[in-house]
Amino acid sequence: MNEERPPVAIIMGSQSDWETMKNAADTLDVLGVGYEARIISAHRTPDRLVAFAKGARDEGFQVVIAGAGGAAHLPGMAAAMTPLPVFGVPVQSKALSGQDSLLSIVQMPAGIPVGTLAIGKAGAVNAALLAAAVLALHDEDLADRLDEWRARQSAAVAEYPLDETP
Ligand code: RP5
Repeated sequence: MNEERPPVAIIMGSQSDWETMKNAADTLDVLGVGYEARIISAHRTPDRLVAFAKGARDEGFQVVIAGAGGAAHLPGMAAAMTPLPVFGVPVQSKALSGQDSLLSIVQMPAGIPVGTLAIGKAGAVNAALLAAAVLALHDEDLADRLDEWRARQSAAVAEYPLDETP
């Protein structure tokens, strides 16, 4: 185990996924959770995927967030080759608005789980929050930061609606 390695790996199938997956990175930044972001395409760079997924635990990663769009096999293939928890983020595709991504990721046959989030930004943010929650099980400071994050979110919700500004 490499103690220097950040706990979270954010992997994505393409540079074009970064716009979505950056929301996971930004959320981890706010929570003070370290991560490494990499482009790993299951079909364009299969060798890179195998090397990453088979070595992820030994490299020191603890959680994997995997985002992909279209025929989104990256999260499932990564999960097949690592015992680490894998959270899948369906990236919104052009052709089918991410429904293809969602169904590709969520319909894992029993035996190899991928924790599947919502399509797009919401899924990326929630994947980061779930990753932080997993890490917080053994990190009281992080658990406190997660509590504070939720408290800030609650405080930001007005109790009464305002009329829309023209
Ligand atoms: C998938 O194909 C990627 O995850 C991406 O969401 C989608 C489109 O990729 P690009 O054609 O933009 O590289 O592999």
